[in-house]
Amino acid sequence: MMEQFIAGLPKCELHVHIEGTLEPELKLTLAERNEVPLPYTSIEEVRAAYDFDSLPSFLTRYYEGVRVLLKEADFHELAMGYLRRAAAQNVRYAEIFFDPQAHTSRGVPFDIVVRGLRRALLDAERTLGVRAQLIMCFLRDLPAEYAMATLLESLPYREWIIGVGLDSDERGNPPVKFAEVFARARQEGYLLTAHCDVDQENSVEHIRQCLDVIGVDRIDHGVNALEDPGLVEEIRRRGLGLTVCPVSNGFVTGDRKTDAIRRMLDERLRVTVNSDDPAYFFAYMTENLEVVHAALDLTADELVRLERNAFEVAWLPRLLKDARLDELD
Ligand code: ES4
Ligand code: ZN
Repeated sequence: MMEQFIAGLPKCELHVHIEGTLEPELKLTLAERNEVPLPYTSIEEVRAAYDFDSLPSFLTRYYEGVRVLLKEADFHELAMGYLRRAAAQNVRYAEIFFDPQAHTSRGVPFDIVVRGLRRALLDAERTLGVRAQLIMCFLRDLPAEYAMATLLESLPYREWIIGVGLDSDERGNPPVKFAEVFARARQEGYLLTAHCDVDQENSVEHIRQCLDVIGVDRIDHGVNALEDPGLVEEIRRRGLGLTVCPVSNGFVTGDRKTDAIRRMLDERLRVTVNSDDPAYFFAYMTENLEVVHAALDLTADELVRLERNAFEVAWLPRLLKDARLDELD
């Protein structure tokens, strides 16, 4: 009954890494096509290696996987695969992260990455009726200078990228490390977000930096904000969205943090539910919503609230948001 309701709900995904949508099958196909050696020969072997118990153990597999992506067609195929699965779950709109440095650091040109992804977005809008936009993430465990160079390299593609984010290993890499990069990104008209991963050391301090130094327009994860009433109040006052990813949280911390979603709903924060790296965590939007529903016994109104929150904080013009919010009435 509620399963049907969740499946049919019009959805908005705001936290998905396109490289994290690389399904084992496509990983093997591209490895063969591009002659990239992988330590696996079967889908079962690929899957068996997805036994993460921390963010670093996940990131090792994630960066191993991206090595099969070399050509524009590979990035197109990757994004089309995600958008097909998203559309099948009634995702009506998605904001998709990509990690250009995971590719330029291997000698794959920025232009190849962004053109392949862009073409998939245009094709998906036409053939699947799902709209999507791109958010470029900087890898926070690499130097700020490399992030700045990436930002400058993106400027010819400014109209194809809605905003910038910050991901990869947060440990020892606080938001302030990228203060200049984000300031320049804002000047160039990009919207700003940053990962504030669950249960990172100094998480409250990092979220505070995002608000006071970076001036983010959204917070990715941000679950630990609940530890500080001042942060909760400021996030509510600014109307900032929080993109929480319960199944991902379960893999990297051992706790899906669904109680935090309950508290955020009760606190009237704009909490949203998202998939993060669905091919690695075996859960797209519907499965993430089912996990939250199973833990919290959400009402239909609360499920709708989660999707309304997502469309409200989406980086879309008002008219396009309203068109999608209408579907939830
Ligand atoms: C990520 Cl789960 C997670 N955390 C940080 N950075 C990431 N990039 C892709 N998935
Ligand atoms: Zn993420």
